[in-house]
Amino acid sequence: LRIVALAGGTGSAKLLRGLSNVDERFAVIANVGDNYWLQSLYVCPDVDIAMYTLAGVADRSKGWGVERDTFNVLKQLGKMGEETWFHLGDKDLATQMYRAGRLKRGATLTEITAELSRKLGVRQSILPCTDDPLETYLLTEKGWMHLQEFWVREGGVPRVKKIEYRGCETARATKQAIEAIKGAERVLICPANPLTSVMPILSVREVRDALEKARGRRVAISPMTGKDSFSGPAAKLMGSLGREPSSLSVARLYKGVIDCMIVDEVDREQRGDIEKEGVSCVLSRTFMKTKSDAQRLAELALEV
Ligand code: FO1
Repeated sequence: LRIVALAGGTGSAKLLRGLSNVDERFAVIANVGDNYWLQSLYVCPDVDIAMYTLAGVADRSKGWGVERDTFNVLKQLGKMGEETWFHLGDKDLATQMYRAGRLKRGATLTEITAELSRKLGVRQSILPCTDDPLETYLLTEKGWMHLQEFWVREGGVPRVKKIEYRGCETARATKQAIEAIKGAERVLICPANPLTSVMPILSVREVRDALEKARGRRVAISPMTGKDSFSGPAAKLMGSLGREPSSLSVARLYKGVIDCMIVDEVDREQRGDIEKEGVSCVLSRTFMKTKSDAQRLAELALEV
């Protein structure tokens, strides 16, 4: 099967690891809405977690960054009175310095990601959904802030009133992302925060259009179990933005770009309503604790 997987952060990385045990060759279309300028560096968390995961060097306990990293540069910055709420590790910093240098010399994010992936020994293509600026901002009770400021600096605490994918009106999809979708026999939407990981990708008109017309079967894995998500602020954000946090709400958000959704068994009573949305629904255990959980879920996503 030619496979393309739309991916966000931690939950997606678990599925990607499982998928790489089932089939080595696939393309990842990564969210860029989390990308954040910090100390002249352009940190791309969702691109990087896919890359570190597929290179086998991700810090799996944190769900971001490089395993066994140290934080000497960050500590030194702290001594110099700089803000240190965003914990960039020393090894991770090397990635960010490489990326910033190449961006400055005119390379695209797609080119840089391919270079970094090759250097790290990643066999899959990791494709940012766009090379243009696209960042997720939230209007909170404390004003507008970038997603990283909300989630990391503010601990996800402020009440959220609105979400914006800044740049989405003008962002063009990359040729590579569109070709991957067109050529795919199976499109997966990894379990990820629908509002901050998947919708920014779908906010790029050309990506959405390509997914709507895709010939491959399109399967999403719901990140929800009951009224909660298995990682990150998905449930909280959906709730504050007036959507009941549930797999049904996720199906409604993805309607038009998916044929099928894998939903946790605990949500079996939502199956009928999900199918009424025109999305076929398969029940399974979706919690990925072990490597074999992730592999089994990836296999299921390729079969259904
Ligand atoms: N998440 C945190 O909760 N705290 C951090 O200090 C932090 C640092 C960090 C550094 C590099 C990176 O690529 C990701 C990092 N993340 C951190 C994760 C990130 O904020 C989000 O979880 C992802 O953007 C969600 O997809």
